[in-house]
Amino acid sequence: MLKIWGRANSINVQKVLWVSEELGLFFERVDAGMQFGVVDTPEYQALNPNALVPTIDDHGFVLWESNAIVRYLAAKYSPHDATNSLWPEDLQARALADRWMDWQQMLWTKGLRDVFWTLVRTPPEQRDAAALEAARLRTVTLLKIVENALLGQEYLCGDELTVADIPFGCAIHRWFALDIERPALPMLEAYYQRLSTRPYYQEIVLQPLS
Ligand SMILES: N[C@@H](CCC(=O)N[C@@H](CS)C(=O)NCC(=O)O)C(=O)O
Repeated sequence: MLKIWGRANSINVQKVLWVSEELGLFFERVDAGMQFGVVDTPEYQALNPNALVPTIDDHGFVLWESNAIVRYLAAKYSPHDATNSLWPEDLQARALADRWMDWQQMLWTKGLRDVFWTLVRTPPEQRDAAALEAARLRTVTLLKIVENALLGQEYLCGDELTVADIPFGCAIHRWFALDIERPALPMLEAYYQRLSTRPYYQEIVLQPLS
């Protein structure tokens, strides 16, 4: 059976849990990271030398890096027929999905992480207001790109959920749940509402921030 290590409030773990549910996989999740420890043990570090979550073991195949895991699971377990939207079979369609996943990891995550850590995990007296505002503005600038991309389509790569939406979908919940000023971005808001109607998104991602 697929085994997934990682605490359920980690955004990177949520990506793996959500895609696994969308793919209909049976899995066992082991709490790890932060208050659960585990990542400090030699046994865990033999699997993931970064001492971070998530890590998976899929019938003996061990993998870390959340976006790589999402790609691997979708490539392996999507039905590869017309019922599959998660893993585009067309090379160019898949490249576009890949692009959004890399964009999420390389560009979008940084600003969001700074805002999240400041407001959720840093005591008020230790917060850097100027850095917080700079990070918030960075998120807004990048989200205007998404707002444009969503014009006339329901998800990042068209009208169906693909792997592109998994990392960004996990992240956008945080942005909407944070106590920050947000400009009107109607396409993005509709996208978030659309994701919020999906049962596995509700179950795994739509959690109070902690
Ligand atoms: N690039 C890695 C980042 C992994 C990462 O930073 N994980 C965080 C949780 S989101 C972590 O393990 N933090 C330490 C901990 O939870 O103990 C990935 O996407 O998997």
